[in-house]
Amino acid sequence: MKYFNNVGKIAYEGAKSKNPFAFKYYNPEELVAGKTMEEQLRFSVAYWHTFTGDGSDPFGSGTMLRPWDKLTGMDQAKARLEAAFELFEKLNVPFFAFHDRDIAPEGDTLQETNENLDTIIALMKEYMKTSKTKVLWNTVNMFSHPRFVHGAATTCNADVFAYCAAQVKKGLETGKELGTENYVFWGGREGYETLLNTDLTLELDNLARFMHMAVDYAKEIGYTGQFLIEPKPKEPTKHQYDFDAQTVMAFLSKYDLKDHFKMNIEANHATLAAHNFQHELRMSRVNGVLGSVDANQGDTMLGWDTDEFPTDLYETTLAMYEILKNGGLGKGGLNFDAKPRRGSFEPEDLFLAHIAGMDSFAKGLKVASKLIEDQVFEKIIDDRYGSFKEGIGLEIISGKANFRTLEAYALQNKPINNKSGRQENIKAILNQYLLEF
Ligand code: XUL
Ligand code: CO
Repeated sequence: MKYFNNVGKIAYEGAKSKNPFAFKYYNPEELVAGKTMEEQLRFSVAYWHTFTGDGSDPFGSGTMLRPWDKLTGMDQAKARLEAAFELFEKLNVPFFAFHDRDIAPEGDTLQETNENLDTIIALMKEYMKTSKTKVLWNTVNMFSHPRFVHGAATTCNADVFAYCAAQVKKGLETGKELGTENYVFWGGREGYETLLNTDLTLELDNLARFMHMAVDYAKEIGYTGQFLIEPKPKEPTKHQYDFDAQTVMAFLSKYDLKDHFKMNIEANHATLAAHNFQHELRMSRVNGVLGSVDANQGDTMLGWDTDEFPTDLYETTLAMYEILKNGGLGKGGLNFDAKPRRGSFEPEDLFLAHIAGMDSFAKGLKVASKLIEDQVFEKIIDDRYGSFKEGIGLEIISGKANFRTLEAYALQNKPINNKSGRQENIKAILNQYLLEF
């Protein structure tokens, strides 16, 4: 234990605690809706933001000088890994997530890069023998290096496509080696800048070819992690192909891939797509593809991915509502794809930020569970659609009605009566639950 000497093990102290290094709501063993909080929430630390992020922005260099930043190359990668397992243990998190290039640096050749990875993966396995923390998901970075300038699987350059295939092949082997629960595809530079130089059909067909190859290879090597696609509408490209959950579902259906993928829904990506977090979760849930969550929040005044730690209880409550209604996240979890602000540059801020996120979701879980127990929204919705339970409504949903019978009904049915949707009152009820539980 040498990287975070100012921080001890984070314990649950309850809502009255004034200790910043304690959980106020997250009590891992406490039972909520039939499972422990740890089982319900399945928290995960994002390696990239927590161990490789340095606070740099387009206007200035990094502000976050970490103890491991005194080192370079493989020495730095090893130190980061050691620091990671110290933080996991102190935070008592069950999972973490990483890209290949977060954990090991690129070498001069692909062979050398893979050797670097092998060294770190072997070390990671050693740490995992004595740690409770497992890998929620792994993925590969096919967006940072200049070779991906025109995209990865949707590039115009076949050599890049081949390189990406080699990289994902290695990613799946890594997943198998470490027993990762999921493998994530976030379409980094899979999108376009202008249609004037883009063969849209070829790019999408190639993306589907790539996904089929990944499915086939996972099967071939016996990798059993769940495949997830993480939608995002823009950034880094102007138009990302995996725009939102519905767009991705249409892509998967068209290319005969829908049996192999679920969604990894990220809050800030939802808002960039002009949806809200709950919309993307609901859309995935009702279509049976809610797989996992990147738990963060954006800033409604900014049009880019700010990846803030989630602290908005309204959002965490409605997210946990969808997750509980989904029967949990299965192999998925709540991965903090989030970074402390540039001004929160001390190593302790990594703990404080995670505590804030974990407590916010723990509180959301409790409120959501009570809302479901009392069937608050269910009763409202049941009543609102009551007209489809009898009479002409029942004929419509049971397939007995057609345009002729409906016209005949409409001609004699006057006047039409509507009832209020009571939005403001429903939000006030939600506020009561947030304040009371
Ligand atoms: C980028 C993003 C990624 C993915 C993993 O916006 O969310 O970090 O989660 O590649
Ligand atoms: Co993400």
